[in-house]
Amino acid sequence: MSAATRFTHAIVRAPARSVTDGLRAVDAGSPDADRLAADHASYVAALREAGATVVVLPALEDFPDSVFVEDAALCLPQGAVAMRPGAPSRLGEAAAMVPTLRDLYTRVEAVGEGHVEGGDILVTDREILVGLSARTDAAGVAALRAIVEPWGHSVRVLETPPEVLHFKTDCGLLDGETILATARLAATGCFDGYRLIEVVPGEEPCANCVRVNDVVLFPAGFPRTADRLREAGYALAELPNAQAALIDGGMSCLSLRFTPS
Ligand code: CIR
Repeated sequence: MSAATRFTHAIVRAPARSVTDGLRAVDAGSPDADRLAADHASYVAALREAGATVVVLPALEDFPDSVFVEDAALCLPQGAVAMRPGAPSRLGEAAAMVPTLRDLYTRVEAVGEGHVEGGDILVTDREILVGLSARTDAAGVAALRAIVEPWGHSVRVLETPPEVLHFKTDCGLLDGETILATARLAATGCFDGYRLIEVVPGEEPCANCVRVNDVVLFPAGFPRTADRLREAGYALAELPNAQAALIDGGMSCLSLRFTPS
């Protein structure tokens, strides 16, 4: 199995009650905190079912979006990197993650300038793709590159389409060489050389899925793309995500997946 989809551990953070104040591009109503907590419990159960030991961190009421731990750090086999979120209300989430990273890794670094959010980073078996976005800038990517290239990773910088929050809002890794992506992201050519499966038009929010060992964690409610993936041989765990989706959160955002070295 691909190293980029094989994990022994995951970190999640319990959703805060303040998640109702989470950032969103379009206001279609606030999530219901109780229902989001129930969805989160299903997600954690699915991670465990997939074989991960899950570290569940306590809620941080001062950070409404802190349930989306993926944006606060990047976990690689060689070490962990605290991000520098571009959303001002989320900057403190990275510092809050550092003690946990230090418990789990001997090598912990931090992006010290510019901005990078983990949602803009897709790690494949051959490279680290980073999408520039409203949250991730060139200075942040340069700082990230200076940390991870000495660890043996190559970094490729891409443009996230302007209307898309994070690079991974529109894609997810299905195995080391295969990517699920929306047509609008695939059309940029950024996945040339990879095997590509396109999201069925009209089901764009399901692009953000995440492969964990033998299963793809996939948002419920996108049956045509789900069928397409099953026909391609992938096993799916379909999970409720309607509450997190109200504040632009998806499957990958809710965890950091890793295998400690
Ligand atoms: C935000 O706007 O930052 C959150 N409401 C959603 C973050 C989603 N994270 C991700 O895609 N990695």
